[in-house]
Amino acid sequence: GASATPKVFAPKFDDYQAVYNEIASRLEEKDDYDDGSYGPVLVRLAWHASGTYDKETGTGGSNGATMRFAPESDHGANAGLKAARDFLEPVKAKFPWITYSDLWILGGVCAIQEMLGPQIPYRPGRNDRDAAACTPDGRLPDASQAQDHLRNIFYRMGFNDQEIVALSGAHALGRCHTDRSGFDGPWTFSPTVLTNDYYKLLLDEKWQWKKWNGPKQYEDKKTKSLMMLPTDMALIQDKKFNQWVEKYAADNELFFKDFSNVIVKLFELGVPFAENSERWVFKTVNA
Ligand code: DDH
Repeated sequence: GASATPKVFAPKFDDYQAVYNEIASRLEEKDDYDDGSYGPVLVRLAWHASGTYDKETGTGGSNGATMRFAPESDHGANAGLKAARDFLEPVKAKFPWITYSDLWILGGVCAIQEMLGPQIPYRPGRNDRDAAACTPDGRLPDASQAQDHLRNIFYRMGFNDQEIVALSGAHALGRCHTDRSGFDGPWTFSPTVLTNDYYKLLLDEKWQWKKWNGPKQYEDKKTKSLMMLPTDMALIQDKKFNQWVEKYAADNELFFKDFSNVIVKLFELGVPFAENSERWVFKTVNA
């Protein structure tokens, strides 16, 4: 006999905006974490989910959300990201139709926009994969190294020098934790608001090695309350990188435009989107 066509739920813009709104309201509500926001660690989760991409083999990237599983969850670079994954778990429970892979990236998009960053166009289409798709350790950058390492890591994903510098501006957000990376402190005085301050501070402050028992990092001479990683300092030590640091320090609008473009590229690496899939811009809570 003829049976009715089963109704398959095909989520649209409004459905994803509802997920966005849920993440945004949790961000507002849970303001007793770190510097007052889960925003930075959500951005870092989205970046570490994406930054495993290898353009030669097409492996890694945000399609899969394989950081749910060991061994990837235990990779040193991912220490502390359980906080971000746990933060999003009730959102997944409320909207079970969204894949973890799409949710983690939407978390990053929402966090950037709610922390007063630029609009980040988004499209869904990522599928969750199992532990067999976990990437090998060592694909994410090692903060103790310098420009050659940065180029090796980011060229592997398909980025150029300008894009490396634009992406690094994310360090305006958040902080290092001694119980995660071993490093300590924030890069800027406003770690829950996205600005071009990271570049300004790199150029304007005097940076010196911090005297302590932890891993080698820099501190600002004036207040000793800010930090830079060796990889951050490589951006002003390398002439080609430094040209872009100067441009972004001088022009927040240019930084926002380039940051948005490059983070969209990062978040979409290796994702098999449907043909003609369109990107959406979600409304911020205060819009
Ligand atoms: Fe980063 N990052 N990151 N980072 N990152 C750390 C924190 C945050 C490196 C190392 C570290 C990007 C690039 C690099 C964010 C976003 C992005 C920490 C501290 C280390 C170490 C972790 C901890 O102790 O909790 C290195 C090395 C690089 C590089 O070589 C370029 C990029 C490209 C992004 C991005 O989002 C596009 C954010 C946000 C944080 C703050 C997390 C938090 O919990 O706060």
